[in-house]
Amino acid sequence: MTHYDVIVIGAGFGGLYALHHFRDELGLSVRTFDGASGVGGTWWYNRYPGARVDAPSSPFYAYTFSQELVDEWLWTETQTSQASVLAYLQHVAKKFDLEKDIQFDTWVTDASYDDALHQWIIETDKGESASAQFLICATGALFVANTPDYPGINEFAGACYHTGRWPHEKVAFKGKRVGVIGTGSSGIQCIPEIAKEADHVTVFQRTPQYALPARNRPITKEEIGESRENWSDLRKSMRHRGGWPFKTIRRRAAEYTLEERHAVYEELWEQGGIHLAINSFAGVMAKKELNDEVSEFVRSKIRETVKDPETAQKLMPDYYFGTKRLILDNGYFETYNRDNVSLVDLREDPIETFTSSSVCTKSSEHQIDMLVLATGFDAVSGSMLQLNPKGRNGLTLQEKWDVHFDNYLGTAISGFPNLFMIHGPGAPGVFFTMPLGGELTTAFISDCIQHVRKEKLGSIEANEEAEVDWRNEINDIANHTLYPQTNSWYMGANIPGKPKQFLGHLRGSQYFDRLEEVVENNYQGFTLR
Ligand code: N01
Repeated sequence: MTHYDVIVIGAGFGGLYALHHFRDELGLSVRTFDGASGVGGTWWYNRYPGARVDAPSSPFYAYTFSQELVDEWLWTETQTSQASVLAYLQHVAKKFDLEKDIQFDTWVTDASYDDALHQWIIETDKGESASAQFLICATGALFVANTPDYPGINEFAGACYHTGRWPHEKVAFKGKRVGVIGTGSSGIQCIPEIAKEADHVTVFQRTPQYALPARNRPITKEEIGESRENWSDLRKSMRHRGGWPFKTIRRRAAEYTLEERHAVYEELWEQGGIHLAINSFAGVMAKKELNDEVSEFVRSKIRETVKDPETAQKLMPDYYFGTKRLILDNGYFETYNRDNVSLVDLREDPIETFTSSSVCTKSSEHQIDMLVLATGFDAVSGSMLQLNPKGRNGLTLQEKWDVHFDNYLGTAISGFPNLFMIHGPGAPGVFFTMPLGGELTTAFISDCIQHVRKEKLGSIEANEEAEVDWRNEINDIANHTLYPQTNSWYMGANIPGKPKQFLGHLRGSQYFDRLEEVVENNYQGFTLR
């Protein structure tokens, strides 16, 4: 059995940086395992038509640590496509010679902690074992596909694809009647693209969504030049402004008349992206009345766009604006003006069963040749529970996380010494720019590892009390907002039976301050052995 200093699971944004940092900057021996056949993680799997970063992206949805990398990579659009992000990650892997230490097409089937040796031992589906003092789980916040278990769904005989497991070959929609279940980011991104080609698209919608215009456009040479020149300052701004370098405008709603507020909404709508959410008025995500006003504004835009009033009515979101992941769309609502697109509201006409060639709802039978499941993921905790590591005394993570996804700082788990998660439950994850979030989390893990090695210790482990305080802290932050009032994947509410718990830290910059404080305070909340 080969022994390494560090084993990393996952070769997406988080795992690739971890490999580079621990190997090239700390000089440790590192082995990375990934079940895919290449680098990319999320961007390897989510290849559905229209897949793009669902946040203001270029050039900031990228690694920040290397000026050289910033200077040599040319982003072409403001909202980066999946193919561009994947090409970028392939470039990074080549530039830093990462692939030689990654074992692809290999699933880690078991990870167990040996308390006496202070080591993790992993086994793979290739029948190999390896050990390491530290185990880094970069297993992906949106990895485990959620597949609905409607009665009879397996009877459907046509092709069926989940957006999060899209095939590498081009899927041809021409001449096909396509059914799409799900209208989250993935559904809203792929529906307009499929509709351009297919004979007919039937969208099966459970919850209507708020989506804001992405206003994707080519990125200019001047914008790229400016960002390269000021990269070091931009990087600092990103760290201190919630992941993005932009200064948010915090207007006070009470100082504006209703008419003036509407003018602000209009202006931000025209700007597109998430401006309406972050730059309108302070408290949009916490004050019901203000949120209602913005919600109604977006509904009015949907009404203006969708010509058929009955379809428009079905598309009206009725939860608090922004409390499910905000979606950036490229012509989603306009798609319903096409003759080849129809919408089924599952709340009034639920799916009852499937036949080999149709979806049967309560009132009708919808003939389809192909089914697209844009039904999301068992988010944040799902990939860790699938790995199900065994900690001290054989405690499994599934046992530990039966009721709460308890951990400390979104990265360490009591009972699981020397194991660290990147983007675990309670970390900022999607509420921060994920590539930078991964870098900053790795910096914290790096401090922990260096401390253990310098002091010739065996292990570092989160304390149970620290975990309980941490859970309360995450909940307190979330409870000051409207997020917990909506059934979303942020709350674990999209997976039947999943414990309800807010899964992210809403104040990313404060979170990373906190990680630094924990190090300064001699690893407060951890036990060192
Ligand atoms: O998944 P989702 P997603 N019957 O969970 C519906 C990120 N992302 O893949 O809302 C019928 O958001 C479900 O309905 P409801 C991004 O963070 C990133 O779209 O639960 N419908 C919903 O409409 C995003 O938030 C990018 O009532 C069912 C949809 O399926 C996250 O990934 C691009 C159902 C699922 O929406 C997940 O997005 C895309 C059922 N049984 C996504 N089960 C990039 O930046 C679920 N639904 C790359």
